[in-house]
Amino acid sequence: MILKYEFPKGFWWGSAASATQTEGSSDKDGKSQNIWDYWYSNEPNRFFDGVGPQVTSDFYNRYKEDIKLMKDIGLNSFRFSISWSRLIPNGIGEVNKKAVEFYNNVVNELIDNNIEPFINLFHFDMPMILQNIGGWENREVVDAYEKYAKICFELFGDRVKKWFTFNEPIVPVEGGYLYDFHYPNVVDFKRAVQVAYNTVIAHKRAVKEFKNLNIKNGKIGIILNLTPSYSRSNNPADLKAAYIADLLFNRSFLDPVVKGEYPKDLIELLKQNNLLPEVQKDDKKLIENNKIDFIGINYYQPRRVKAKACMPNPEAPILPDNFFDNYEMPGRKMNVYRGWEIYEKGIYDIAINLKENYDNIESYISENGMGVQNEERFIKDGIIEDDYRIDFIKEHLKWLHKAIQEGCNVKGYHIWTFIDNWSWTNAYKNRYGLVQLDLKTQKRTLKKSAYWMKEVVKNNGF
Ligand code: BGP
Repeated sequence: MILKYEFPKGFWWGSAASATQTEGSSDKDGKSQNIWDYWYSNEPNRFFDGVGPQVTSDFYNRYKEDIKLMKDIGLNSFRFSISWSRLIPNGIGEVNKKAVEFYNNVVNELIDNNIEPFINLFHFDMPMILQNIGGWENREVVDAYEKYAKICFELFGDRVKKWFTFNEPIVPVEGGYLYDFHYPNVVDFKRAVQVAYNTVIAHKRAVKEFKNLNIKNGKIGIILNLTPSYSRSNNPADLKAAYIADLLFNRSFLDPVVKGEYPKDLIELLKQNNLLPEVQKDDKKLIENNKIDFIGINYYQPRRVKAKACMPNPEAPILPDNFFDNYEMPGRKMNVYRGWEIYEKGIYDIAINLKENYDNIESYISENGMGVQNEERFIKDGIIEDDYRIDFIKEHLKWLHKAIQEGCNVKGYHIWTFIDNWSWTNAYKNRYGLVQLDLKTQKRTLKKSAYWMKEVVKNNGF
């Protein structure tokens, strides 16, 4: 078979998932509440169709079945997250034996099936007990996270070699402290900056612990949603707007984790607007050192930006949007279910940026995928014919292939996601899986995209 797009040998083909979105058993076997369990119990009406995180796709009980399906498809790697509130129900202190047993079982089952486990430590799921003392705004929580991270490395580092401190750390900042789509639903730019900054400190402390442990062949990184900021035009005002959006949403994490320093212009912007966070005296050194070994890139959609059309409302609280307007490009291609633009070349632009400006750090696509509503209407002969998803993946892979041809250090591609999962406040509105989940019966059925993916993995290309 002649392949038009062949990927490098040993390419990581896999999928990604997170604890809250797949495990279920959210109040079983000693797990305490995290912010999602709490928020749902308090305000179920904020969740699509009122569906919460109690059951989801029941990975806690069905991990063997799911791992077997992964193997059938031929996937060679899987990224999942550990639930902090399951492993250490008080946030700090005693480790829950049942949780250790569960995660050991998952790790071992993956390895027995020749699927490499990648572990992520934090995927939007702050234990409620720690949120009650201020979450990431409180340095005690940073201390607790460092201990939690160390415990995870010690428990599983003998078998797990690829580690991530956070998934998309900017999202809890945006959702929880700017735009009201995560608990604690605060709208306060200054507090948001503090949360972002303390998350970077937590990340750095975990990296430091990891390096101290000298785990054989171990690598540590972070997963960032590096949404490229495209300017409407080359007009200097538009360019400046896009530059600021990039500073706030991408470089606020990318620069400190890869380069060990914050962009000077970001510090200046925050200073001018009285938004600088509180820092401690050893932070600078901590940030300078403890750089990551590799990075995961989540990519779904671009950000398009233009200069502000009118002055911000002086009565309203200051927000990042005081510095730019979002731009809806006419004729853009859309995923109308999620309301996200589809722009495949973005994946290439991110890889080139890492190559040119970030020392070509080792990377992989840690999430990319398409959520679609009411997929049952595409069922033919018992399976969902999700050709739109196949096209989505294919077009992104073509651009990724081009980036690799041009020397970008990209090692793999993980689809979001393996099986339809619980999408935060969208619950089960949009389905992302290669595998269809019947929520009522928990029955799993491969979609057409899973069969397509199987061929791609088998041939290492298409
Ligand atoms: C990313 C998250 C995932 C996942 C995905 C799809 O931001 O890391 O957890 O949910 O986006 O987004 P959504 O579920 O909101 O449609």
